[in-house]
Amino acid sequence: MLVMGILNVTPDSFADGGINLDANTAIARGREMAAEGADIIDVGGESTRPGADRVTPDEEQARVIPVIRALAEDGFQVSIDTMRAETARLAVQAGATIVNDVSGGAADPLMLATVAELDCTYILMHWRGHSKEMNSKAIYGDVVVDVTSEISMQVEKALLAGVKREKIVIDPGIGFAKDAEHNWEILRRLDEFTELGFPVLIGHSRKRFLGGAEPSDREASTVEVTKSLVGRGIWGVRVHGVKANVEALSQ
Ligand code: PMM
Repeated sequence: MLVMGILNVTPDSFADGGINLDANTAIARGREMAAEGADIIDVGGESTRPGADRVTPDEEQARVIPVIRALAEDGFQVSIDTMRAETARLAVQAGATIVNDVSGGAADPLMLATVAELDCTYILMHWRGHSKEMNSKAIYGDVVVDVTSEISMQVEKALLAGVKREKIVIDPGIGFAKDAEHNWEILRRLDEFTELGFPVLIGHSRKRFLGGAEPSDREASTVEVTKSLVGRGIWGVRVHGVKANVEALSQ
C-alpha cells in the first residue's frame, strides 16, 4: 500500500493548523515525509475542511508551485491537491505527476480535459459540493451504492474527456458530505469500491469521524484504520503522520 504524505500549504487546514504556510517550511516538511517513507507528497494550497472559504487561484498557485518545484527537483513523486484546472496544469509543469481533485472533475469544467491533455495520473474523489455546503448534502439511501454510482458517473465523464482508464485512481471521499456513520459504512464495504476496477485511495487521516476533540487526538485511530486496510486491495492512504503509518504498515 502506498503512503501519500499530506503537505497542506495553507493557514487553515483543519488537521495541521497551517504550520507549513511558509514555502521553506513546507519544502522541509516534504523532504522529512519522504525520508519517513512517503511514496507521494500531496501538496495543497486550498483548505477543504467543512466550512472553509475558497482561496483565489493566484493565492493557491503562489503557495504550491515553489514547493512542488523544489520537491520534484529532489526526485520525489508529487501530487497536486486542487480542484482547479489551471493550478493542475501549472503544478504538472512544475514537476507534479498526479492531480488529486477532491471534486472528481465537478468543480472546474476544464479539469477533465486538462488532465487528459496533461496525461497524468488522476485521483477522482467522490464530492457533492464545496466546503460551505457539503455537510447539508450528507443524505443517502445506501451510502455505498450512492457513492459508487456517483463515482462511476464521474469516471465516465473523465473517460469521455479523454482521460485514460489506466490513469484513474478513485477515492470515496471520507468526510466529504458524509457523517460519521457513512464513513464507517464505506470503510466496512471497501470491496464494493475495489470491484469498480480502479486503484482506491483512502483519506481518513485525523478526520472528525474518528472521534477526539482535536485532530492531534486522532492519530492513534488513524493508524488503526490504516492497519485495518491491509489485505483489502487498497492502493494507498493519504495521511498526515507519515512515520506512524509507514511503521504500522511494515509490522
Ligand atoms: N481529504 C482532504 C483533502 N484532500 N484528497 C483525497 N484524495 N482524499 C481525501 O480524503 C482528502 C483529499 C481533507 O483533509 P486535509 O484538510 O487534512 O488535507
